[in-house]
Formats: sequence, structure tokens, C-alpha cells
Amino acid sequence: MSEQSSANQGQSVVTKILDFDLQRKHKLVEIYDDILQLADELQREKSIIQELTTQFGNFRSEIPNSKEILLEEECPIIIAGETSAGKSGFINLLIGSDIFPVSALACTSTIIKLHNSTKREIRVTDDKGKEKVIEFGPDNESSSIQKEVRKYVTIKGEFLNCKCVDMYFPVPMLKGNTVIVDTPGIGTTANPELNARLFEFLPRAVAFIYIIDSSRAGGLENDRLLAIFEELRSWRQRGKLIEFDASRTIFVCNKWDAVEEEEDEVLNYITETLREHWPNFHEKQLFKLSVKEEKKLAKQEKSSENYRKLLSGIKKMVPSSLEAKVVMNARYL
Ligand SMILES: Nc1nc2c(ncn2[C@@H]2O[C@H](COP(=O)(O)OP(=O)(O)O)[C@@H](O)[C@H]2O)c(=O)[nH]1
Ligand SMILES: [Mg+2]
Repeated sequence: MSEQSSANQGQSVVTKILDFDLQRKHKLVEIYDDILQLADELQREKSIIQELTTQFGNFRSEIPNSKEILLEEECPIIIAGETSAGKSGFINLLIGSDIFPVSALACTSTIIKLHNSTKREIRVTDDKGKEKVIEFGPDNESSSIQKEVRKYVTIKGEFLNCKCVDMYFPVPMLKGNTVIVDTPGIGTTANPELNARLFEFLPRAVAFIYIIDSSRAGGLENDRLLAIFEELRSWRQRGKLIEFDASRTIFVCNKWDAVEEEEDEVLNYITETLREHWPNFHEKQLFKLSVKEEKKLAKQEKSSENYRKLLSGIKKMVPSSLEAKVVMNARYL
């Protein structure tokens, strides 16, 4: 496969992240098991059990629950950003297959989840919860898959009442229950339901990658980003979303090939805007990329320094986010 080299790099980064996540989860499960065993051994020491229950609630029934959630919940890698910033193209680059529809005109209007599976199928759920399954054979080209997906996810598509699209394909880099989530342009009030759904995903995110269109006046309509931030803050105030740490987002300045002004000025503008609006923003969270150029390079089994930097940035940042997530999960231990 011509895109293999570049895709391999993306895949190895994602795989590393997920290995790390699984290891930590299993460690935590071991700790849970130890506690339950200890509680069994202390069965006769009624006063100790009573004391622990007063302190930690009904931990003997809660721990098995937590264990299950920990091992079975979906771990989303969320790709967000302005409409037409290049989110779908970025996912195609990452997975090394052009199955996500990319278009300048018909933007994605629904959430698409990509799952790793031995099957090759798309499941479309309409707004009444009815599901339609479209199966593909092993010989179907990515272009024909993309064409089919396009029907359900674009504003001008044939099926407007589609609520979500789940794609099941062999994507070995997505281990366990990890899914890649392609979100429509978010942060707008145009579709509050979609915004709400994004915020449902965020607390469980193993990565939050925000794609910026650098070619459009610096690419940041900061009110949208601000809307996300405000929403996060209100969730946190209500005691939700404690696992999500805004400082662990990755910002990708895409379409770097199409930046017409002075590149330094554009980068400074984006940096300043993020510094102003995103809490604890650090420049090391920001990466330049041209999905367009990168795809050309991938065809020659090459990759740019910018893309390699981005992949290593994701690799470095996500383990600490997972660590925080597991610590949060284990907070009553
Ligand atoms: N010049 C240029 N165009 C790009 C780049 N990445 C994406 N595009 C174009 O931008 C448009 C939107 O891309 P898409 O991935 O569908 O954006 P999405 O709406 O964020 O998912 C398409 O026409 C792409 O070909 C890039 O790096 N450079
Ligand atoms: Mg898209």
C-alpha cells in the first residue's frame, strides 16, 4: 500500500498510547481485586468493614462496577475543529486509508465513529434509533466505502435524519475499545445537540485533537474554541468532566501549504489567541501540518518533519493524560 510508510508511523503512535492505557487499566484492576480480597479476609472484622464503609461508601459493590466501566468503556480519540479545517483528511492520513469523506463543500453534519473490527460495515442510526447496516466485501476499494459514507454524513446527503454513523473496519491500531470520533464543526449554537454529544465523549477521551484551518485569517474563530472552553468550565463547575484536562489538547495548524501571509505572523497570531483563550496553553501543544502535502509524501513512502513532530507530540502528551485519567478513576482508593 503506497500510504503505508506514513500510516505506519501514525499507527505506531496510536498503538503505543493504547498499550499504555491498557497496562494502566490492568494495574488498576489488580488493585481493585486486592482490595476486594482483603475485604473478604476481613469479613469477620465487622468494625473495620463498618469503618471502611463509612469512609468510602459501599465499596464492595462499587468496585466491581468501576472495574467493568474501566475495562469496557469506549476510549475515544476525538478529532474536532472548524468545518473544512481538514479533520476527515487528517483521520484518513492517520489510518492510511481514504474511507472518511473529504470535501470542501459538503461538510460533515453528523458524528462518525470508527471502530476496529474484523467486519467491514457501516451502521447508520436514524433519529428514531432505527439502524441500517451496509456491508462491504474485502474487495471494496476505499473510494467506494467513502462514497457510501458520504450519503449519510453530509449536509447535502441523501439521508438527513441520520443521527450517528458507526464504521466497522479492520484498523488494528485501534486496540481494545478505542474509537476515532470525527465530529462536525463544533462550538456553534446551530446544533446544540451535536455539541452536547461532543461533551459526552470528552471525559472519556484518550486524545483530543483540535484541527485549525491556518489558511483562513489565522484559522481561529476563537469564539468557537471559547465556546468549547466555556462549556468545559461549566461542566467542571457542576462536578462533571473532572478527568478532562484542557492543557492536554493537541492543536494542529493544518493547511500550512496554503498560508499566504508571513508564516511567522500566522503562527504568532494562533499562539497568542490560544494563550488568551485556552487554559494552560503551551506552545508545545501546537503543530503545523499540511494534510494535502503529507498525503503526497505518503504516496512516496515519505513523511515531513512537521508530521513526525506532531506524532511524537501526541505520543508524549497522551500518556500523561491517561495517567491523570486513571488517577481520577482511582481517587477513592
Ligand atoms: N490546501 C489544503 N487543503 C486541504 C488540506 N487539508 C484539507 N484540505 C481541503 O480542505 C477541504 C476540507 O477537508 P475535510 O477533511 O473534509 O475537512 P473537515 O470538514 O474538517 O472534515 C477539502 O477540500 C480538503 O481537500 C491541506 O493541508 N491543504
Ligand atoms: Mg469532515
